[in-house]
Parts: sequence; structure tokens; C-alpha cells
Amino acid sequence: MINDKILAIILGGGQGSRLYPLTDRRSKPAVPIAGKYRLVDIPISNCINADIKRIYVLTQFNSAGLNKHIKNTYHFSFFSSAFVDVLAAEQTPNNKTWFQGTADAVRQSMHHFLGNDFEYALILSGDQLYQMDYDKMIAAHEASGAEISIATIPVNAKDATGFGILKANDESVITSFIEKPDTSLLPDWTSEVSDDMKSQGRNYLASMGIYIFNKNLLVDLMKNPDTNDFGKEIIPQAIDKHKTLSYQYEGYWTDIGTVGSFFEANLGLTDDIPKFDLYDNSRRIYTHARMLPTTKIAGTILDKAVVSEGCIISASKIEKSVIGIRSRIGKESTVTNTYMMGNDYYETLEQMESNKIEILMGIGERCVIKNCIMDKNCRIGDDVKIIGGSHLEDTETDTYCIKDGIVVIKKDAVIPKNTII
Ligand code: ADQ
Ligand code: ADP
Repeated sequence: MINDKILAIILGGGQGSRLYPLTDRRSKPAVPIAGKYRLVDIPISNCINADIKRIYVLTQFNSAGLNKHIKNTYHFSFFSSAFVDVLAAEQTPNNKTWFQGTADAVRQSMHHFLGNDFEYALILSGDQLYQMDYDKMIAAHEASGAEISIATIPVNAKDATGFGILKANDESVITSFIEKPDTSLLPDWTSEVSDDMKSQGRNYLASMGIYIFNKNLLVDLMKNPDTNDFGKEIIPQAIDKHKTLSYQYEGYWTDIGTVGSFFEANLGLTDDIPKFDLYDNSRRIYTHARMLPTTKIAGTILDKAVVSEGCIISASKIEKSVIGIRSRIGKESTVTNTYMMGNDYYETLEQMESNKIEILMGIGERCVIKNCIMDKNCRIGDDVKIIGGSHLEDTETDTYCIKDGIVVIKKDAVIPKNTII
């Protein structure tokens, strides 16, 4: 089934500088998460679970990894009108610049959207972890007769300064909106929230950056070339003129736009009952079906470990860590508080035995890895110690970055044996 009223537009990312170095050589939607998925799989899966199967992904730059992932993953029947298309910022005779912001990205891609029949555009952010039933939001939008709906969530004062904050009346119609208010302005922006939210100090209603626009209104709003951003311009300017509904959501939702929040969101999957549920039959998260072999483990204590398919592990202990596809971890190594993204391919036995490869892909023997993100295809030599923490200052080398105490090993990096970070 396809919901033929809705066209989904996923804002796949600006320059992704807050996620650097993970976005150094790939676009943000292609960043691997949770051991076997990519960021873009989250909003696409939420759409598919709601029968929204006409999906555009807008991205600032094209990456081979993203295109290949989308092409290999989301193929629909030849007879279906379903599609997932990547639209990268393109230079045309009328337009020589990259997307100047979220609204500009939509404006520049409008001619692609208008080739489809739809009543509502569902605009989504590409860097959030959540499982939301868009059907319910669409039903609320239609029932209210609003022209715009914004999904909203109560947040605490500390987080409020990083979001669009709004107030709504008794009918949930938004009456005022401020993008990322200063701490000094915050006291004026509290809202009535449920007792549960109040008890958590979540007294501010934040925009989740998830919007429904009636098609004709979106087309009109995009005609003003001076507005580049939904949060900064389009939404604050629209609420007085167009009925805008606040659709309040209280489930798990987190923004994963920074290295710190990305790290937390991944390690959160190792909790006894993770807030993000990958084990729900009705809210499946789709990704590339790779036909990998099972994981093989020898002599390892696994404690709160999430281990993907196709790994070969002889570590002594893996604790509170997410281990990505095809990972290899050598004997007597310990891995703690770490997100290891895994490898894109296996080295063959002949390659390994030929001595041409000095350091194999994965983690060598007797290593200690803690508070670390390892991008794909890293080679960590024997006896390496990487221990992240607040004692480390932010820095960058050819092979790694330290951000907020988290050591991020770059894609394809080779860390020689006995290195200590
Ligand atoms: P931010 O997340 O800070 O706030 P923004 O940086 O505009 O807003 O990003 C929104 C989404 O669009 C992200 O997925 C981002 O990667 C993507 N994006 C940004 N620039 C882009 C570009 N040039 N081309 C394509 N995609 C791009 C927004 C709202 C707030 C709201 C928060 C909720 O402005 O009001 O509270 O989202 O997270
Ligand atoms: P996944 O979906 O499992 O992440 P892909 O099928 O997209 O993996 O492949 C990952 C990448 O690894 C592809 O770009 C592929 O070309 C590359 N790759 C595969 N084998 C090798 C190899 N032997 N050496 C270098 N790159 C390889």
C-alpha cells in the first residue's frame, strides 16, 4: 500500500561539520549507526512503516556510499510508484550555489517534487533517532484543518536553547515561536505539559523539525527567495498568517547531530531496555540486506554488547559497546564504551598470510579501547591503548580526532602497534 497524499522530503544534512570526521568522506545520511544501519535508514523506515513510499533525500553533497546504499536497499516493485531518490545540491544555469539552508534545499528541489501528485509534504530531519507513527500526525493535521503542522516535544531548560521553542493555545494551535532562544529569554517560554513531563523538568515545547505543509502553501512560501531556513524564517513568519498545529509527541526522540549525541545514541542501544527499540515487529528499521555469515566468538566475556553479523571476535572482554558488521577483534583485547562501525569487506586468508598486510583490519591483540568511535575499515595494531575521557583535549591528527573526550578514529586509519592515545 502507498499513501498517495504524502510526499516525504528528508533533509539529509548541511555540511555535517558537527559530525566531522565521520562526515569527512561521506554525506551525513550515509553515516553508519547501530552497527549495521545508516542514518538515513531511520526516517526512511519511519516513512515505510506508515506506507509513505515516495521519498526524496536532500543532501548537500553526493556520496557514492549514500547512492549505493539507497540503490541496494530500497528497491520497490517495478509496478509500484514507490521510490527513494537522492537529490544533491546541483548547479544549474539559474543557481550556482549550494543549499543555503533547509528551506533553500526544498526550494531548489521543488521542480522535482512537483512532478508527483500529492496533497501534503512531510518534511523530516535526517539526523534524529526516533520511531514515530506519522499516520497519527497526518490524521491530526487533517482533522484540525491546519495548513502547517509541527511535531513538538517537551524539553528541559538546558536543551531548550538548542531548539525552536513555541507556545500553543488550548486547541494546540501555535501562537508564538522562537528559534533557539537565549537563556535570558527562556523564562517567558514555558508551556503547560503533562505531569510526567513536568516531573522531569521538561517545561518547554520544542519543535522536532518535523513538518507537514499543505502542498499549495509550501509552493507559495518557497516563492520568497529571501527565506533560507524553516526554523529561522519560514515557521516564525508563517504562524500568524497560516493555522499551524502543534502535534505533541512524548516518545523517545533524540537529535544525533553532534559527535557526543551520536556516541550516546549508539551506546544507548546497549541498555537493558533501550529507548530506541530495534526489536519491534511493527516498527522495523530497514537497511541493506547483506547476506553476511553469523558472528563467531571465542573466549570473550560480553557484557551489554550489541554485536552485528559477520564478526570474528577473540577479545577477552567487550563491555557497553556496539560492534559493527564484519568486525575483527584480536585475542586479549578489551573494548569498553565504544562504537566500532565495522568493515566494508573481509581480507582473505591469503592476503593475511602473505605478510603484505602489516596490520589487519579491525582491532589487534592485547589492545585496550575505551570511549572511542572507530569509523569503518580501521586497522589497529597490537598492544594499542586508546583511552578516551575528559582528560583529553580536543585535537586532530591524520588518523584520529578527539571531540568532547571521545576519540574518533578516522575511516581507513592505520594505528601502528604500541600506540597510546
Ligand atoms: P537544527 O537541527 O539546528 O534545528 P538545521 O541545522 O537547519 O536545524 O537542520 C535541520 C535538518 O536539516 C538536519 O537534518 C540537517 O542535517 C538538515 N540540513 C541542514 N542544512 C541543510 C542543507 N543545506 N541541505 C539539506 N539538509 C540540511 C531544526 C529547527 C528547530 C528544531 C530542530 C529540531 O530549525 O526549530 O527545534 O531542528 O531538531
Ligand atoms: P555495506 O552495505 O555492507 O556497508 P557495500 O556493499 O556498500 O557494504 O560495500 C562497502 C564498500 O566496500 C563498497 O564501496 C565496496 O566497493 C567496498 N569494497 C568491497 N570489497 C573491497 C575490497 N576488497 N577492497 C576495498 N574496498 C572494497
